[in-house]
Formats: sequence, structure tokens, C-alpha cells
Amino acid sequence: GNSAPRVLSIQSHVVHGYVGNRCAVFPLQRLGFDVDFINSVQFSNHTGYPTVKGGVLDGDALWELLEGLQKNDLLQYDYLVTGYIGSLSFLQKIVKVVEVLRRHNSNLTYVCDPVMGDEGKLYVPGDLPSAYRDTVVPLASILTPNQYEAEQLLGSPISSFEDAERACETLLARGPHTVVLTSFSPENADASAIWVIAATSQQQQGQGSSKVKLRIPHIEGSFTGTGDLLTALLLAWLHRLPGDLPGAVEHAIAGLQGVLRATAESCRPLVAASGTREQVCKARELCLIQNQGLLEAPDIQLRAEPL
Ligand code: PLP
Ligand code: PXL
Repeated sequence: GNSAPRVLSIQSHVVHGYVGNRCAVFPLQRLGFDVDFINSVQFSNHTGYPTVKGGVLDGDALWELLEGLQKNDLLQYDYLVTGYIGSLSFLQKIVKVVEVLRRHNSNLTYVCDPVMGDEGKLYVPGDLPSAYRDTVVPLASILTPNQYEAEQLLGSPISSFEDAERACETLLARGPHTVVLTSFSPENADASAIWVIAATSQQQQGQGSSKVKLRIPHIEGSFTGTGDLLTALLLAWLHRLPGDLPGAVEHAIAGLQGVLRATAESCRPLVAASGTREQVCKARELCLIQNQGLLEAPDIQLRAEPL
């Protein structure tokens, strides 16, 4: 039968490298999803490089594409996924997209990565956090903030595991059925690890705990696109392993870690030779194609435990 789940992914496109749609579309396809995608920007490369060229899709252009799909009756999606969004007007159009997709499929799962910043720094316009909090989070089904983004949504710091647990509960009460805190560093904890915290309110939680934590040993170097890849893998594994939150998180993290370890290995010589910024960026691009087998059959080494 023709039963591949259908995804609409609205994210960045880069000609070279792997962020946004470039690390969501292929992994989701590899995992059996039928992926339609809209490129919210088309840039030469990610914004960490010294030079970036390209253009941005505005909210009206996004809406025009949706109208084309609507006129041809092409709006039957099981999933919508969004990542980095650079303006309030585009985010407001995303709200309209969710509404129109839900009119076509009331069971649409909206996977929202509320990309706003990291490590204490906001890298989107200042009017986005309140818009995410007030109008987007209530529509999301699966929410994947990092620690800083969750703090922005809540308006308070997350320092302890108890804080993280409460943060997930608060966010769950606002609409999403599943919240994954994709990176969490507890205060006064060892700096050699980051934690992923996940919580679900879904009823069919049969096999495992509905709140879990998973410890990730730190991988040296900073890679770009990891959050985008993780959100795509969480969508895939939460779909494939319904009712098994710990299993889904373990599979998604194992796939990400497999790709990251292979990428770190392959770029070590160049990074050690301390190249230029563009050379280091280029060397650190995720080796997604070379390691695609790890997405499909992740080698699970890190286990989720009840929170
Ligand atoms: N870096 C590493 C080594 C990770 O394992 C993860 C997530 O598991 C991330 C980064 C993702 O963090 P963020 O969502 O802040 O990009
Ligand atoms: O990974 C987030 C992201 C999305 N889109 C663009 C980016 C980045 C990160 O650098 O440059 C265009």
C-alpha cells in the first residue's frame, strides 16, 4: 500500500552543508517518510561561515505556496515540522499554516522546534519569544526546545532536574503532548555531559516511563545542525515507537551521536591544523550521507532512565 506518513517540513535550505531542511528531509526520507518541503531561506551555506549569500522567503510567498497546494487539494499531511524562523511575520503565517493543515487533518502532529537561541544568547528578533509562547506553543504537538529556549518560554531559569521536570509539566499543560528538552546542563553538575529530558502526556504510554532523562557525554567541537537533525529524528522515532518515549529518545539520540562521532573523527585532522573559519565550518559539516545507515539502525549505547 501507499501508506508512508506524509510530512511538510518548513525550514532553511543551504546549497552546501547540513542545517534546516538539509538535515531533516533526507533523514526523514531514509526513515520512510514522504517529505514535502518549503525552503524558508535559500542560502549558500549556514550563517557560521564568514560569508553568506542568498535570499529569504517572506510570509506572503509562503502563503502563496500554501494556496497553490490548497487549490490542488494537496494539503493532506500527517506531520508539520518547523525550525529556525527569522521574523515575526513568517511565524504568524506558520500559525495560519497549522490551522489550515488541521482543517484538512484534525490529527496533524505539529513538531515545533522553537529556535530562538542558545547559551544565553537570543539569535532571532526580540518579538519572537512572546509569539512562540502565546500563539505557537499552544498549537504544537511535539515541542523540542533547548534549555535556553525553554527558559525563554517559561520566563524562569531551569537549574535543577526538579526545575526541568516542572518546566516540562508546565509546557505540557500549555498544549503539546510531548516535550523534549534537547540540551540541559544542571547547575553544579559535571561539565562533561549534557542531558536530554523528555516528557509526554500521551495516554498510550505502555512500555516505559512518561518522563525520562538521558545523559550524553560531551563530544568535542561544536557542530551546526545538530538540533535540526535531532528534531527530525525525534519525529521519526516517536512515530515508529508509539507509546515508548524512552525507546524513541534512545533511537533518536543514538542516530545523532553516531553521525556526530563519525563527523568529529573525519574532521579532526583539519580542525587540529587550525584552518581558517570557513575551512573549519566546512570540515564540521555533518556527514549525513556517509552515515545514513546509522539513522536507520542506530547503535544504542545511551539509555534513558525515569526522571
Ligand atoms: N550537541 C550534542 C553533542 C548533542 O548530543 C546534542 C543533543 O543531543 C546537541 C548538541 C543538541 O543541542 P541543541 O538542541 O542545543 O542544538
Ligand atoms: O541550524 C539552524 C540554522 C538554520 N538555518 C540557517 C542556519 C542555521 C545555523 O547556523 O545558518 C540558515
